Amino acid sequence: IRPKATVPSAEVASRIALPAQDEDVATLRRAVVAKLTYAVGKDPIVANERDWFVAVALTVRDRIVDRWMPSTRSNYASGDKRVYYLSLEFLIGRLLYDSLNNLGLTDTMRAALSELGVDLDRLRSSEPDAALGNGGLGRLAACFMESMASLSIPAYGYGIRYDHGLFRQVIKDGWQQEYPEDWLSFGNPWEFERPEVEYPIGFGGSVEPVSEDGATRYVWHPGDVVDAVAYDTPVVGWRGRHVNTLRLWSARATNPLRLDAFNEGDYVGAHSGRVWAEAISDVLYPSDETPAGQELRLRQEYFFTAASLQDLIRRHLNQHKDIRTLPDKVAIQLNDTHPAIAVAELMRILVDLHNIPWAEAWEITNATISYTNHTLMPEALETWPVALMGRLLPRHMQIIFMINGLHLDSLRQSGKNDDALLSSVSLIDEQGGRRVRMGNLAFLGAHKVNGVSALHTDLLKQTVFRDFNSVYPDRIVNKTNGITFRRWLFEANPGLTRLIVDAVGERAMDDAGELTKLAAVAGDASFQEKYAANRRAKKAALSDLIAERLDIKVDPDALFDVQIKRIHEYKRQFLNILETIALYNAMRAQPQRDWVPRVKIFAGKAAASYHRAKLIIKLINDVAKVVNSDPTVQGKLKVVFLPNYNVSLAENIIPAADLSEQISTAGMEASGTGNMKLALNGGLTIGTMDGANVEIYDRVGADNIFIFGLTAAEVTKRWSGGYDARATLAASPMLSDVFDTIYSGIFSPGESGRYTGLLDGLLNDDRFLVTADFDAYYARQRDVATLWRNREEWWKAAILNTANVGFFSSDRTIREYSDEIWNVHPRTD
Ligand code: F58
Repeated sequence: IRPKATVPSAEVASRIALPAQDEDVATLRRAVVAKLTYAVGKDPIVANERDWFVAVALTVRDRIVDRWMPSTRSNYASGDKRVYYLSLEFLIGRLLYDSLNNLGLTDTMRAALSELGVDLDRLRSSEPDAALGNGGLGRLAACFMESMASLSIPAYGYGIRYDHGLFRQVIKDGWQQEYPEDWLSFGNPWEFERPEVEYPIGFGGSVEPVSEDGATRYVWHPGDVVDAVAYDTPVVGWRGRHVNTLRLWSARATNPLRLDAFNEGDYVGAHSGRVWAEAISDVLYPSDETPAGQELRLRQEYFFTAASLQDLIRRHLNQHKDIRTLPDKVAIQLNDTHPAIAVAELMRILVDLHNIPWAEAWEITNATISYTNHTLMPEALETWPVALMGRLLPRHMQIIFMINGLHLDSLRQSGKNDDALLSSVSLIDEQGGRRVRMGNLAFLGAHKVNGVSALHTDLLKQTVFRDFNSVYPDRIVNKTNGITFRRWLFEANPGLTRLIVDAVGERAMDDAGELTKLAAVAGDASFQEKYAANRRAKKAALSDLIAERLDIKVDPDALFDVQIKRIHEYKRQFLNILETIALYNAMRAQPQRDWVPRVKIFAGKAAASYHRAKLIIKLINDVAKVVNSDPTVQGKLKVVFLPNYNVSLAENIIPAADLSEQISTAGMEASGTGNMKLALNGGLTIGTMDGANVEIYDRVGADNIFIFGLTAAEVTKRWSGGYDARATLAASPMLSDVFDTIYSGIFSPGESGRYTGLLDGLLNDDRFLVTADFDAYYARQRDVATLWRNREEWWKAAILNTANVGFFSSDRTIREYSDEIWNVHPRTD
C-alpha cells in the first residue's frame, strides 16, 4: 500500500514557512560548500569540476524548490485548470544557466564561486545536455515548458526519462557514426525520483465481456505489466515567479529478478524480464526499421500516455472528486500524434473503469484533448498495423473501431455519403494491409487541432486534413511557434542583451514587444558599432571552438554562413553544398576578384538509417577537405561541419551567425524555430517562402531578408506538371559545372563513383526541387555578398531583425494556446 498524498489546508500551508529569497554572496557561498560537503561528500580541496557543478546545481535546485512548493500549493488552493503537455520529446539542453538566470542569481553565484576559486563558466560545460528529443518538436516542448512557468500557468510536462537521449554523433573520415549518449552516467542533480509515484501499465492479453444488468462491460486482462515510475524536474519561470513540474516516466519491471532461474545458475535469464520491460525507457526514438523496433516505439507511446493519464486523473479526483468535470479542470495537449493513443485510453478509463456512458465519455474526451500537428509529409504521419495494435492493446483496438464506426455512421446519416471522403476521414487505412491512422484519431478526439505556422495551417486544411476540415470547419487553428528569449537571447547572447537593455530599457526583458524600439537606433552609427563588436566577439569565440574541435582556422571577419538543423533532404543541405561548390569553382576561375570571404558552417544529425542524409554529410566533409586545403581560395572560403549538434552547440553558433540558411522546399518545413533564434540574434535569413519564414518576412520586411525560390503553390504546380530535372540542368551552365566537378571525383579520390547515386537520384526524381531552385539560390547568395560589403546597411538590417521578431517569443505562442485552445488564464501569484 502506497502512502497517500495529503493536501494541506490553506491554514496549515500558511504556517509552513519558506526561506527568504534574497541572498547575498556569502550565504550562497556557504550553501554551495555545504552541498559539496554533505550531499556530494567531497572535501573542497579534492573536489573536481563535476563535483562543484553538482554542488552548485543542488544549491540552485533548493532555491527552485522554495518557489515550487508555493506554486503547487496555490494551484491546489485556487482549483484552477491545469495544462498537461504530453510529449515524447523534451529537448532541454543544460539547465544551470537557465535556472540561475531565471532566478536572477547568476552574478551572485559567480561571485560566490570566485571566492572559492571556482569559475562558473567552466562549470557550465560539466553539465551534459539533456537531449531527450530529435529536433524542433522536442525543443519546442522545452521552450513551452519554460514559457508556461514564466507566465504562471499551472502546467505539467509529461514524457519519458530515456536512459539514453539522442545519439552522440562522431564524424570519422567524413562519415557520421552513432554512439550511445550517456547523460545520466554521473546522475542528474535537477531531478527528484518519486518511487512512490508508480503506475502499472498493461500490454497484450485479452478482453472479457461481462454482462451486468443487461449491459455489457469490457474488462481488459493485460498479458504483461510494466511499472512507470515518476521523476520530477522543477521548471522555474522567468524571475522565479512560478515553478511547474516536468514529470518523466521510467520503466521498471514488476518482477525484476526470477530467483528460481538465478538459483539454477541462469544469471542472464533471471534478468530477462527486466531487460524487456526496461527497454521501454532505454533509448529515444528506437529505429523503426524492424517490426521489433516498431513495436517498441508503440510501447513507448502507450507507456507514457497511460502513466500520464492515470496520474492526472488521480490528481483530478483527489482534488475535484468528479471525473465528469475533467474538461473544466484539465487541458491535455498532444504534441504530435505520439501520444494520440490518449484518445482511446481516456475513453477506456471513462467507459470501462468509471462506467460513463459512451456518448458522454466522448464529449469529455473531446473537450479535454487538443492536438498539434508538426508535419505534412505523408511518410512522417504515424500509422500502426491493426494486427500489431490488436495484439499489444486489444481493448484500445476495439475502442478505435467503435469510435470509427460511430463517426462514419454519423457522417453517412448527415448525408455525407461520398466514398472518397469517408475513406479519407476513416481511422483505418484499408489500403495495403490495414493500419490505424494516428493523425485521424488525434483529429477526431480533439476539440482543436493546430498547425505551427500560418502557411502550415493553411496547407493542413488543404491537404492532409482537407476532408476533416470540410466536416469540422472550426477545428483547425494556427499557433505559430515561438522560442524562449530567456535561453535564446539572454543566456546565449548576454552581450547583445546588455546592448538592448541599454538602448530600450529593462522592460525588454519582460516584454518582447519592447524590442521594436530598437528600430529607432538601427541606423545609428555608434549603436551599430557596439552591435557589430558583440557579433565579432561571438564569432571569435566560435572560431576558437572550431579550431579546438576540428583544427580548422577560420577568420572571424569573414561572413559566417550557417545551416544548423537535422540533416534531411527537404531541408536541402544538399542545395547549400552545391552552391558552395559553385562558389568554389567561381573563385578558382577568377582568384583575383574581390570575393567576400565566407565560412560555410554546417551542423546537424542524420537519422541512423537515413542513408542519403548520411551521404550528404560525407559530401559536405569531402568538400570541406578539398576547399580548406586549396591555396587558391585561402582567406576566401572555408567549409566547416561541426559534429554532434545539440542545444549547447546551438547556443554557441547562433549569436555568431551572420547568415541563416532556411532553404527548405516550400511547403515542407512546418515552421522551423532555428530561423527565429537566428533572426532574433541578428542573423539575416536566406530562405524560401516556407513555414515561419513567411511570417519572419512579414515582420522584418523584404529589404532585411533574402527570399528566393519556388513558393509552395509553385512547388505543387511543378510536381503536377511532371518536373524534369535534366532539362533544368541542361539550362544551367553553373549547375552543370557543379555536377561535372562532383562526377570528376575530386571530392572522392579513390572512389570516383561515391556521389553518382546521389546526383543521378536528383536527375531522376528531384522530389525536393533542389535543381529547380539552384540558380535563384546562387543569385540570392550574390545579393548577400553585395549587402555584406555595405557595412552600415548590413548592420541596419541585422538590428532590424532583432527589433522586429518579438512576435516569435514562445510567451506569445503560449498565450494564444491558453486563450484559444486550453481556456486557462495566467495566474498572478
Ligand atoms: C518539427 N518536427 C518540424 N519532428 O519539422 C519543424 O518545422 C517545426 O518547427 C518543429 O517540429 C516544431 O513545430 C520535428 O522536429 C521530429 O523531430 C520527429 C519526431 C519523431 C521522430 C521523427 C522526427
